[in-house]
Amino acid sequence: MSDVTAIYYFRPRADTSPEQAAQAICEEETTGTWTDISTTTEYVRKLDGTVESVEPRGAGYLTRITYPTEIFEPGNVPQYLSVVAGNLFGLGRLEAVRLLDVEFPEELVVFSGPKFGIEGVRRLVGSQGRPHVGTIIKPKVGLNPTDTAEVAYQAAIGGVDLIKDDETLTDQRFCPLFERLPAVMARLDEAKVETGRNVLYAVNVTTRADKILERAEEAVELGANMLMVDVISAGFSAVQALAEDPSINVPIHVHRTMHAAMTRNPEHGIAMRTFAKLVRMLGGDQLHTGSVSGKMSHDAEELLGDNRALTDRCYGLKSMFPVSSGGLHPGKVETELRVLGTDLILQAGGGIHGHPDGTAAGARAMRQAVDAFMEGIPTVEYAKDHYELDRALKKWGTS
Ligand code: CAP
Ligand code: MG
Repeated sequence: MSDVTAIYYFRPRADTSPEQAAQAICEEETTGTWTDISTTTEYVRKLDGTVESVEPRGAGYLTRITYPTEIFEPGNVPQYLSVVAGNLFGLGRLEAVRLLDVEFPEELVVFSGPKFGIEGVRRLVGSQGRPHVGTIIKPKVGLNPTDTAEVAYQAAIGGVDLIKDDETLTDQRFCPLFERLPAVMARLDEAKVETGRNVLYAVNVTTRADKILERAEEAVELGANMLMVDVISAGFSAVQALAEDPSINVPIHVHRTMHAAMTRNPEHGIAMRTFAKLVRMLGGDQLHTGSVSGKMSHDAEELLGDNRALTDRCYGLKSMFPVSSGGLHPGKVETELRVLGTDLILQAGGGIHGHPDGTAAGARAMRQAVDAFMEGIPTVEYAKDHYELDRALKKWGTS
């Protein structure tokens, strides 16, 4: 069986050599502890990890460590994480350490992956090769179900392909989930009669582990055509549970709120790459990976690699839709698509609901910016005879 390979960046403490530091990571995550022990066996020796390489990288070092597949429980992602991203972050002999990437052998990719993936979501929306436009209901919280449904309707007739709850909206008293969902779906049916287009609504079913399946199944029974889950706060297993439930036959939109607590520091933590690979294995259909021009901090090179991790060949798993979001507006569409390509969901909350003429106009402006890119026309040119886009550029510019 081939091993699991993990790649770490690290900076050792002054009194520790890079080789000793890498060995400390390797031992901590396999069979070792801080001292030799009398209880080990011949078999345990076989489960030792191996430091394959240590090389300088910037102010620190890069190490490739292989872990025997035998120490992993196939199908148990929380356990996978406890090995490749476990105690090592607290080791005193390291000033800083960051998990950059992990490669799992086929023996451990015992998951069905996305049920829909890019092609399946495109079939539902009826799009061919163009980026999807999504919006987030704004304000994040505080709207009641009727007002939420009105905002959704406006965005749908304006041309979005996807509407989602915000990451903090679940089943609060001011907007009970099981009132909000049918209200939104009824207005989307209305919009479908008018436009002929099928718009997806990602209802946020994030909740406690022992209730999330029940909540998701009830949402599907009530007509949900997409579900959303906050993977970091709810746990990776929540995505697995939703994806593996045969009665949940709708795509899963995965939000990563809280990720930046682990992914943002270039010296310490866990790069998004690992999370992207796990969410794809576990069955998410679309995942926030970041934008190159929005409000959230980002590293374009890392982001491109993360998006490739969602679409590159991987043991027959379907590809996932990367979501570019956070501070986007029509004036940023061209940059996002030029850098990230068109197998992408462009999502805007403020960039649609903040349009001077309202939500429907904001949605139209986003679609016009996408059309401009697909026709190879610079956004500012296209705006000259597209009113909503022109209004958006006048408010927000192109940067
Ligand atoms: C964007 C958003 C998303 C972020 C998440 C927000 O709203 O709804 O949660 O995109 O970040 O609450 O900020 P705006 P990321 O369009 O109004 O900015 O996609 O990086 O995970
Ligand atoms: Mg949000």
